[in-house]
Amino acid sequence: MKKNPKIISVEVSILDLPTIRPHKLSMATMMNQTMVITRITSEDGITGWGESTTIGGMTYGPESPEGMKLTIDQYIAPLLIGQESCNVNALMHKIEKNVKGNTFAKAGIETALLDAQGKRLGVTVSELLGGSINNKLGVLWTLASGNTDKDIEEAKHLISIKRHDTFKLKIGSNEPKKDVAHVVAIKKALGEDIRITVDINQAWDEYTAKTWIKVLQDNGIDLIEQPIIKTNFDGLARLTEYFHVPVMADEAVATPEDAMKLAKIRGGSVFAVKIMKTGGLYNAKKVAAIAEASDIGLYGGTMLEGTIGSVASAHAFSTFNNLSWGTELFGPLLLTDDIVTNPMTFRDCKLELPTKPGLGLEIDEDKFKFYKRK
Ligand code: MUC
Ligand code: MG
Repeated sequence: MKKNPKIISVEVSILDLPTIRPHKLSMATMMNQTMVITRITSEDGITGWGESTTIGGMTYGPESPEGMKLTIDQYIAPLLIGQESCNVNALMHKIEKNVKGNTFAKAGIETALLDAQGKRLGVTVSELLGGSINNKLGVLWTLASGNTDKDIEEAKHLISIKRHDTFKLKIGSNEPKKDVAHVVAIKKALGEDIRITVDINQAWDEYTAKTWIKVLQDNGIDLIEQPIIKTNFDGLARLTEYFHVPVMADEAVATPEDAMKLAKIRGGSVFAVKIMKTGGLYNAKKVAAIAEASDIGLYGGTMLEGTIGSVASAHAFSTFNNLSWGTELFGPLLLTDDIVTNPMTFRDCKLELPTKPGLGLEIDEDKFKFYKRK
């Protein structure tokens, strides 16, 4: 084996896959998911795969799929071609110095570099990150059909086949009164043993949040995710202090720097970590370290990535000491098809970490071509 093989190509493709049903969030209704997939090949013939995925075009995050492809093609790939592929820290440092922001694009690149390096060394990505603490991660499901009865039916089915025992409800697109009645009806129908969380995706102002979180808390809802605008750090701290029900920061806590600022004022009693927000797996571990050092709970979040991004996230989250709120890495289950030949295993309300080198995935080249945007 050549000691330090150089990177010879960085190929970026945009893929569109349909969702199994409309997925209704406060800012968009998804009928399909668009994934930006990067394939990095080195002169030793080893290929690493990475995914950069957002939700709802540009309604959720600041990067669009088309913009991510352009950023990688135009600005990141030239920094990588001809470089020695094994030192992921040095490569990401170089990218960081030359390309500001664009954490989603960077997450896909770091994933591909780690996948390749894991394959090269014959170890999994979680082993590259120091080793997993949990090989099975709790995984919830998001009920977001937009209809209360349909959501209840969907949840009851998933409970009966032991796929999930925790559900997240996406609210914020209707009047709070209507949204909260929807949540309470689902909580009542599913019973006390089923954990229900709500994600408002920043849709309420602080006063509205104070009024309606009280009702959610009184009705036994387990967790309130990002009720107010992400920039209102102090408001998040006030709500965290005021309520007994845990308040989770999602959009507010993107980078390690955000985590540090929020931890100082206790803006959230739980942090949702996502490799897209942090710009990769190593930074996700930094956010987790800040949370752990501050006695803030951890939750493994998703941007509804397909299997590549979800498995990359799972490898990172598996290394956290205390993933007290589990994960929401169900993205691939929301899609009608997959571009890998060995999809993730979901069993007994948990997902199982792949054990093969790198991410542990085999790409189905035919499906890849089929879903690739022409
Ligand atoms: C979000 O804001 O958490 C996660 C699950 C889901 O349904 O949407 C995402 C985004
Ligand atoms: Mg969220």
